[in-house]
Amino acid sequence: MKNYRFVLLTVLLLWLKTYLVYKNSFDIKIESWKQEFILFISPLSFLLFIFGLALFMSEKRRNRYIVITSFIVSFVLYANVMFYRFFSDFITIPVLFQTNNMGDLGNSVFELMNVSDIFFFLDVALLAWMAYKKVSIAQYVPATKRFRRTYFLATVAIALFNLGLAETERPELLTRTFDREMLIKNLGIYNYHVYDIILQSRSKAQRALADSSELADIQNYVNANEKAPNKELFGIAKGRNVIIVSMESLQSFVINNTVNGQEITPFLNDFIKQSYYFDNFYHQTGQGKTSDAEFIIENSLYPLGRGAVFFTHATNEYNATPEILKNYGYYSAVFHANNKSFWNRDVMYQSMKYDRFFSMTDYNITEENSVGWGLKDIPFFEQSVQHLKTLPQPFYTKFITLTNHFPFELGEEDKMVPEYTSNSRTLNRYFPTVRYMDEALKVFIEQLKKEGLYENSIIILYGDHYGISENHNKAMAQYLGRDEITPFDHVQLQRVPLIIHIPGVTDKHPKVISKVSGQIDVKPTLLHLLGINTRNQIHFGEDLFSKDKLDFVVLRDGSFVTKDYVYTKNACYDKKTGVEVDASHCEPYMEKARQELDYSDKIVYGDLLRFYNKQQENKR
Ligand code: GP9
Ligand code: MN
Repeated sequence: MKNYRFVLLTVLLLWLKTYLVYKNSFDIKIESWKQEFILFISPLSFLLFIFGLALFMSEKRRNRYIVITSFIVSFVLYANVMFYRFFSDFITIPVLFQTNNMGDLGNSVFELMNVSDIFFFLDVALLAWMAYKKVSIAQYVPATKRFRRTYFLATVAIALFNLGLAETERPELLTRTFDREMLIKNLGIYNYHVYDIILQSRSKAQRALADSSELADIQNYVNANEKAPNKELFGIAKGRNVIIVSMESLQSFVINNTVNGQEITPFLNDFIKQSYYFDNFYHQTGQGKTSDAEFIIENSLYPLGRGAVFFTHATNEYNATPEILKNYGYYSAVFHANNKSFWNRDVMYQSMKYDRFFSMTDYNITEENSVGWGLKDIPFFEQSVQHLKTLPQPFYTKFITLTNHFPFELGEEDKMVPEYTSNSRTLNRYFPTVRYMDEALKVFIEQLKKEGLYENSIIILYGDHYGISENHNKAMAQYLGRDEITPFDHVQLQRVPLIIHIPGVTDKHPKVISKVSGQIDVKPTLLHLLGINTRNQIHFGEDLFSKDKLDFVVLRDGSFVTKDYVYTKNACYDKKTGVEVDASHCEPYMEKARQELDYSDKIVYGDLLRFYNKQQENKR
């Protein structure tokens, strides 16, 4: 045994390190000793396997292989830690290949690093030093056949034992994959990545195998759920210009709220009083963040459980709002002062049939008018309106703001409210950047009025996704005056503002609407307001104004919200009290939630809309 000590030492070091990282860098919920035990052994089978390969190597290559591989494995672990600090989530292969994004992350990455991160590579350094100095433990002894056999038998046994335990803990773990934490908790982070690679190749095969009969099933489901439009509002904005604004990282909890006694969103609070405001509206984004929100809003499909659909399925056939409106004489454009390839937008916007994408190169961006991720929102809107003026009308347009983005940087001169005081720098800095974006929206509306583009428009503002992740729960609880943020509270914090403003209509009869709803509902709602029937279209949302609109929303992680209950992390909560209740209360909706995500995924993975007959729809 002692002859193979270097391999075993490597496995031991990486194993213990991985477990320490699990406990310190990720927030993995453990409910029993058994779960803790599974978590503990989970990295082992992969590490034994990957370093076991060294036993087949010659003297020259073995130690080099061990050092390099341990570096790669450590790097994968560290990359996950960095990713987790920002997204509270683990990396998936599609996200990893978004090199454009990773490059642009620049600032944020530094913000996420700590000096103590050196710890992640200490063992690699130690192994490299041992190999270099040829200390006795690192000296080469060829492995016997017998040892190799025993070694790999043990590896397989451990892997099966792990899988078996995981199966008792979580049946169907491998087939229901939208919860990454569960996978990592049970299989270990490395096996998870292997599994993710398999999934990726499978989804490639899925398109090849899909056929049109799958779409027929989905069409039946969608037709059965179609709700009649609200008669009074159908067509109320017919022929108007459409102006949509994606409000970066804006959550509902800041609306009508204060920080140190000062209003955080004075403009929006006022604007809401002249609009339809939805205060139970949820974002449904996954790893694709802003781009997922865009995808949902304009396709009324769900984004994917892993990766950003803007990346993974950008060349699919879609039937997005810009394409539909083209048949009604609309010109479409999108405005975003970032690199055009970020989130693969340049490719995806073509599939969504946008006529024009005003990106970074269309703006005058200088040191002075930038902060954080780029052009500040006020100059962004000012310059955008100059472009907007030149478009043919009616137009359908979308504006994507940027200043209120993690890490929420802002110059002193732009801070209109003070930072908050808590242990979270992120939450503290969130308020001034939200306030800044609010000011930018005010400027935007003023400019629209000045240019005569306001009266004949319908304006829709939505929050794209959360800005404050679970990592800041403690500070968040402090801000909200609670003892803690429970899983129930966490779901409720996924509410983002939705404001529909129709000059001449909503200013006369503003309304706060508390129906449970989500981003998926925006497309059919807008089309109905424009007087376009959505019957026979494939969409999972419902018209927010329809009398029969269900109080129901499914989040991308499988959580869902109904009129009276919230279902998340396998538990059902009473909305009034926030207290966990018997699962039977949530039961009636479980199937629907699962079904919708499943159907939507089928459409995206199988590229099923290529079988959809648009001709028939457009003739109506
Ligand atoms: C990038 C911007 C922000 O162009 O939309 O993206 P996010 O990180 O929020 O998805
Ligand atoms: Mn965003």
